[in-house]
Amino acid sequence: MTDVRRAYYDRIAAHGLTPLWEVLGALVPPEPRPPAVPALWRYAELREHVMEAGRVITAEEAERRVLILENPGLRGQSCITQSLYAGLQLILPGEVAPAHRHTQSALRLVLDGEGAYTAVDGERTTMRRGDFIITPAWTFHDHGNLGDQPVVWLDGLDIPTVRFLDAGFAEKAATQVQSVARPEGDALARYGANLLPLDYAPKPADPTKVFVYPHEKTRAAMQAIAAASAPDPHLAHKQRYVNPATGTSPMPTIAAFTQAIPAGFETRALRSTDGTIHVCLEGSGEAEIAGTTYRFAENDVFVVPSWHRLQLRASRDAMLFSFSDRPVQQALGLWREERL
Ligand code: GTQ
Repeated sequence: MTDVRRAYYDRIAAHGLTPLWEVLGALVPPEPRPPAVPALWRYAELREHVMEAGRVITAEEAERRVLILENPGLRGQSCITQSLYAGLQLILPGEVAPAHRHTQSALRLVLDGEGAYTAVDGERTTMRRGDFIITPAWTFHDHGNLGDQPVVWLDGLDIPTVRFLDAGFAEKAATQVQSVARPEGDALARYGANLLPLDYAPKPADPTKVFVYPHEKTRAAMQAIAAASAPDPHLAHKQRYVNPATGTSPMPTIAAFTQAIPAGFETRALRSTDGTIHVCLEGSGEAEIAGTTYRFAENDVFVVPSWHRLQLRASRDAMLFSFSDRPVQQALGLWREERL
């Protein structure tokens, strides 16, 4: 840079100005260049560290006893992609994670142990492995463990998105444990059985009233689909979770998917602008992300950043759960996908 320019930049800096031409290429890139990098977390390696958190702090003191899965390209920012947060939450027998609510939306994917519940606005749901559970924005929620095993689940939240928009609010409930207002299964019966109350008219940004998608049901559907059809070359068998009342994503900021890949099958390369977090629920295989191969097994988590090519191979029949910010990008007309 010439001395003349440097001196000029210094002078205008004092007036809160900076030249666009020095940063234009980075501000308006020809294609996405996410700071997030591909990464995989092996549950078998993490488990002991998650359990150790149970000896370091109580769930009550921590409020949420979670180890954040921090993207190596975004250290210190508590996120797995620029828009999404993921963490592993542990709750020990007899513990309670006290009731609170916030404008961030959350999903849980149950990974390890049984006997825990999550309560959303007065209704509990028992957490079973593979269950996809949501806590919509501004709903009171607490977690408890009535069983005799430690329970671990993956949390996925839109924390970075809400932080970006500076729209975060949170408050604690008056009591640590919400009183039970409705029996377990009530929301599924009212909103998740191909039936709706007559006066129910959800607005576009309303989250689903169905807050648990039991793994058993998802698994049976995916097995029926896999038995009835050849896998798609790019997706194998992939379905999206929906709000059954609207057909839109369960929460306005987060899309979630289930994917079955038959043993021996390899998907063709695909890339999309929604950086996606994957969890292996069953089986094993490999994810080739922008040329690097990551081997995954049950409960492993891997992240595919925006516009990175992904190919999946299953060595044993695999079932993957995944989530991304796709609904946000689609609402803004930004989402792109390329099937190679
Ligand atoms: O369970 O409410 O991983 O508020 C991060 C923030 C979980 C929760 C997290 C939260 C929660």
